[in-house]
Amino acid sequence: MPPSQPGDERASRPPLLEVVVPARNEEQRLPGGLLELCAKLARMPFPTAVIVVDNNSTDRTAEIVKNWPRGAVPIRLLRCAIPGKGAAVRAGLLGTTAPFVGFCDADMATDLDAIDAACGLLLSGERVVIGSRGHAGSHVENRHSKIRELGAFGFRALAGVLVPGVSDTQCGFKFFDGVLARETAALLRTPGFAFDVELLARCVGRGSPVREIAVRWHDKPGSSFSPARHTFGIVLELGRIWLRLRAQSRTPARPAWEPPLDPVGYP
Ligand SMILES: Nc1nc2c(ncn2[C@@H]2O[C@H](COP(=O)(O)OP(=O)(O)OP(=O)(O)O)[C@@H](O)[C@H]2O)c(=O)[nH]1
Ligand SMILES: [Mg+2]
Repeated sequence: MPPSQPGDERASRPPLLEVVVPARNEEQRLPGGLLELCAKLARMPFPTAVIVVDNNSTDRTAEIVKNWPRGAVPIRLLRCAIPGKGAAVRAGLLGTTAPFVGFCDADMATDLDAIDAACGLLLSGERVVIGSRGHAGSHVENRHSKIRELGAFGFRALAGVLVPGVSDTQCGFKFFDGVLARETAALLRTPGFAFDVELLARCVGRGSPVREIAVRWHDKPGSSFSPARHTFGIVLELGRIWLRLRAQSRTPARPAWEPPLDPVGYP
């Protein structure tokens, strides 16, 4: 039997916090991102774990996760057959079991020190805590183009109709009460980048307001988001979210169980 490793005892305990990282073709950014995330989570005063959700990456993304050395923070790989960040985060959240869960991007553009604030708020009873680049206390280092800035402005205006009062629905740093996240993820239908809006709107609809917190956010090179390729799809997704939520709000009874969007993932 191999000698037990440092962190084995902690890693064998059920996690109190699980963090989902959607990743597609992230062989460049994922190793650094996971190192940072695991270092941060290992310093938390309770057991934690990571779930990386891959969508048919054609590079070494899955291999990197599979070969990740054992440590204080276990990392699990899930595969999601449906492409898109939304589908991947949904699969990851549905794969969690912890009382507190969250997700962040492979590039770790949001400084992970915000996890302390997020967990503190969750422990004090908040159920949805999200990083917000619109928070007065946030420090944002942005290298986005003028076109992207314009698109983001338009997106915020449309998203504001669906989740009034939330200044930044798109920061890739969101933490939840685990039960709420799993129940809400089961209802999610948006596979692409606009999924955050549906996720937050559904949380609010279930009586859980969104608490925005200040973050330090540094744009990282290597983004897969392209305004030219993704803008049309995102606007379409927002329209579909609006229609879906409106249809549901007109249904008098509690919404019936909706079938899963896709096979959640396979090991
Ligand atoms: N599994 C999976 N992950 C995805 C997919 N699309 C994006 N992601 C992940 O979503 C996260 C955020 O993607 P980015 O490419 O950084 O895009 P962004 O953060 O929305 O945009 P930027 O602000 O330009 O970085 C990263 O971890 C990506 O790997 C996808 O289709 N499948
Ligand atoms: Mg990014």
